[in-house]
Amino acid sequence: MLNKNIYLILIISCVFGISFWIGFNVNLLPAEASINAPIYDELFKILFVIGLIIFIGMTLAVIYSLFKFKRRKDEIGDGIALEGNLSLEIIWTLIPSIIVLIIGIYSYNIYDRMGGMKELNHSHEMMSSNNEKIWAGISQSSNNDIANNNLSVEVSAMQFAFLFNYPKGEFISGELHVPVNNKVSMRMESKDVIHAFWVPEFRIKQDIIPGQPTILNFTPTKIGKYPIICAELCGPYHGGMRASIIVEDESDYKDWFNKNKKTEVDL
Ligand SMILES: [Cu+2]
Repeated sequence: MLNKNIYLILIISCVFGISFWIGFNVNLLPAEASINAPIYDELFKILFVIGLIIFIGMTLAVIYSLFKFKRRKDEIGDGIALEGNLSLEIIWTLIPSIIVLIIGIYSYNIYDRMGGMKELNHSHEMMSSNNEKIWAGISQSSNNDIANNNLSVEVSAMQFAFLFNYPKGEFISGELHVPVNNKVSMRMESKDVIHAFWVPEFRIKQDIIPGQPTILNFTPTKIGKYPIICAELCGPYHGGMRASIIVEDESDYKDWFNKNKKTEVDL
């Protein structure tokens, strides 16, 4: 009996060990290119580990049961009739409840750290319009955060394209250019149906709703070109509704901005 328990503890430890190792060493996600990405990935890794523990544990239990409880040669009758097992039922209700509760609280914490729980601020120069109702996305800025040097972009989504208006330069671009390590504030509006702005490398996604502007802020941390994907089924060519975000260093961004701007303004 003692031996059996030791084996069981050993196997459970192995399952946990393997799951944690895979969860923290096998990366299934794209590059981390914004300050939100590492925070989001923390949660993903924990969920991945929990999933692996259940998957590996169940697979082992099924394989073990196949051999241990298979029909013996001389067995012809039915199995023993089992009816109810209170302690088992308590355990398999309690453990998942605790796991779900922990995931819920942890998710809330992650969303809060990404800025999702901050109060919506209406006094932003770009986002202030008297009776307009605006919904905030994640990383909602406070008043102080949105200084004048903050990069503001107005995003228009329509079937089936994104357009990026740079109010300070008075031009519209089909590509979103942003300087690395700078906070970008976007005010997003849809011309027709619901779209969604999604950059997998930034781990951000925000709906764009007709008649209901949404705000999304992010800080890119890695130079490169990343896809912007519409993540809301918005019509027959939804799958082709893509754009690019180009994260470049400050001077490259300024060159690009100055090449495109219509009016003489200082950055
Ligand atoms: Cu769309």
